[in-house]
Amino acid sequence: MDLRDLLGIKYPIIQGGMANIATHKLAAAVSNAGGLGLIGAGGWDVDRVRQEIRKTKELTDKPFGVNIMLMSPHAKDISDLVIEENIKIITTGAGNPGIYMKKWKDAGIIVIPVVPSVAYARRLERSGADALVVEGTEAGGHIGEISTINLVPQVVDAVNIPVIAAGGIADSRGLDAVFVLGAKGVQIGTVLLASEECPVHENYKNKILKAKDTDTVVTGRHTGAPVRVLKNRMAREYLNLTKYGNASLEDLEKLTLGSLRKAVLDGDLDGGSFMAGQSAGLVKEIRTCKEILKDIFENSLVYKGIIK
Ligand code: TUI
Repeated sequence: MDLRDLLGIKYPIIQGGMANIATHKLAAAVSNAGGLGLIGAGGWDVDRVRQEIRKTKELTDKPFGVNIMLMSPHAKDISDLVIEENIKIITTGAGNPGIYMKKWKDAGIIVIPVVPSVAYARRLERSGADALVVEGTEAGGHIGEISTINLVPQVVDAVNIPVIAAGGIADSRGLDAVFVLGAKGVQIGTVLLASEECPVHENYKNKILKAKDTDTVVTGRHTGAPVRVLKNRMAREYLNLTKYGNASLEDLEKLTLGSLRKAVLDGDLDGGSFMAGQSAGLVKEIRTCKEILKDIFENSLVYKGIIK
């Protein structure tokens, strides 16, 4: 089935569930632009996520979803909230959603886990996933190890459900590339950070616009929670902390999510954690979500019928 029909959207483009960033404003803007907007539950508690869901319902009559970040201490409560709030589509990240799958499927929810490897993809197809977001290491935030160009076709060969590619896609060339690899849709995040409607501090947007190909770095690679961010003082300090191996995983996670808030809300260029993917180097201007989505799909060879 075409991903657009499965999700009830105009373009086969879904938004990354960026923690602290993907609020009702961004989710509604992406859904109104013809993609699938998602509220990124991140580390928020149930009340905050409920508010975001209700505000999104006021701003759009198009389909939207919720991304559940499974490392969050609130993940279990949010797994019930989405059922109560009649959410139709869920994506998950940063963990295995297996324990929630039956409950969500019984409630008729379309479940799309984000996976970083073939093994996870196989396991979650068996657990009843409707589609998968297959995220390469080029992505921003918490990442796996395999590049998009290698991971996508390996997962496409391993499963029978639609694959949505993520990591490194910011324009129509990226969409065409992953469609050739067998993907049926794309997830975008970094390019949306520089959208007019994205509620991050303007320093965050400017840092994306200024970024070159070599400006991201991965923190936490050796602690089990690798996170891709734009280079700054915070990233250097984090790398120094982990070099000597005496910081606890919990401290480091607190440091990343806490400093992500500093980047998003205060635009703290030194102390903030500016999560972004390698595609930041492709992002050159602030545009509306409508302009971004229209550009990605309507300039693609897929849309023109040259690639099926
Ligand atoms: O989840 C993401 N990207 C994220 S989550 C996030 S918030 C955060 N910040 C700091 C540390 C940790 C989280 C920022 N960006 N993308 C999807 C994704 N999922 N990437 C990798 C994974 C993943 C990782 C491990 C999926 C499953 C998994 O399984 C681990 C296990 O053993 O269950």
